[in-house]
Amino acid sequence: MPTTLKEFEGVFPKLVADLKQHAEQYNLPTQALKWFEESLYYNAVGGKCNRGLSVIDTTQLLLGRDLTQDEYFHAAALGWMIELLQAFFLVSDDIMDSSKTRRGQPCWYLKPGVGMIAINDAFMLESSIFILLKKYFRSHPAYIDLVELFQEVAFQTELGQTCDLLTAPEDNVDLDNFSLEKYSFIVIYKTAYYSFYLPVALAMHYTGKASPENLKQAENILIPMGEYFQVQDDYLDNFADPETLGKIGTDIQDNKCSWLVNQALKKVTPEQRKVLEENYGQKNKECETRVKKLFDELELEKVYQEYEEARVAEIRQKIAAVDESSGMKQEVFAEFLRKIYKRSK
Ligand code: GPP
Ligand code: MG
Ligand code: MG
Ligand code: MG
Repeated sequence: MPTTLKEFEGVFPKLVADLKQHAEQYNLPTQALKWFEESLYYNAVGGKCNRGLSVIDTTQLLLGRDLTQDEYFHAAALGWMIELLQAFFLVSDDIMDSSKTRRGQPCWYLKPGVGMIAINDAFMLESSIFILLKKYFRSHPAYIDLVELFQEVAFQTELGQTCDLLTAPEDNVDLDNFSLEKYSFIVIYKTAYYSFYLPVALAMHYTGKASPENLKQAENILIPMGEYFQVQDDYLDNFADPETLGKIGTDIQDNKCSWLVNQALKKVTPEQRKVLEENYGQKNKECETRVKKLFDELELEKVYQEYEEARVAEIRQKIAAVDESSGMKQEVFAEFLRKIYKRSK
């Protein structure tokens, strides 16, 4: 049985207590201690926690049995470390993307009294990962692999974010700068590694099943799955109801090399391309509305639905071809795919 969000969230207060205790040894003044705690709850809790939950589900599937209380706690702790990594990314990404809301609330940097302190709060969220990793996994045989995995995946995500930002200059809209090749690089690095490969790879290291072959096989399925997930994110940025999504789309105004604009460029007439050139990437609501109208005219919703079916069929085929004799389980991937297929938020 997959674990529940409620059970997973039940572990977080203990980890917050650990982090506070770690900070208290330096006699951190109470105001700062409270600030840290508030940032931890505001930024790490309140999402779907698919990444964190997947560490637990994968651990259970790889061991082929229910987890002991102690194993559940350890798998959940690893899961929360991904959620902390994600919180570190989101707090920073929302500043870089000038976003307004996240998970149905104001972005952290927009809260009164926070502002650019959010940058330091993001660093603290990242440091928290390594404090918890040391506390609970210092004597695990895969400790250094776990540390290196978090560091490498953070670097990969930052590479993706670099490319995401450099293809979206604020002052220079150049549609020739976009391409599906660049798109693919951006989303694999900024999203797929930390959101899909990391949870499964952590569970593999934790359960002692992280042979190079198993890791490679996991990567071969999870990276395409992560690419599909970011295409969904780009689609929802324009087509979802912000109320349901919990965030207001920014990609058009931010001049992003998004999946939608790349699909639009494949279909536009010269006149429509002109509309795009004049209105894409402008910090202006009317321009945004014109682009949205063009996306409707080009029937990008339909293009997306076709993409989704084709991509999911491909991923399912890859899953069916997984050789289980090495200890890997098809269900690990199938469960992950189920969590995201046709998502609306
Ligand atoms: C998603 O991009 C990617 C990230 C949140 C990774 C950020 C990486 C950093 C190194 C900060 P997005 O901007 O489309 O996400 P969202 O739509 O949730 O804002
Ligand atoms: Mg971004
Ligand atoms: Mg963003
Ligand atoms: Mg997005």
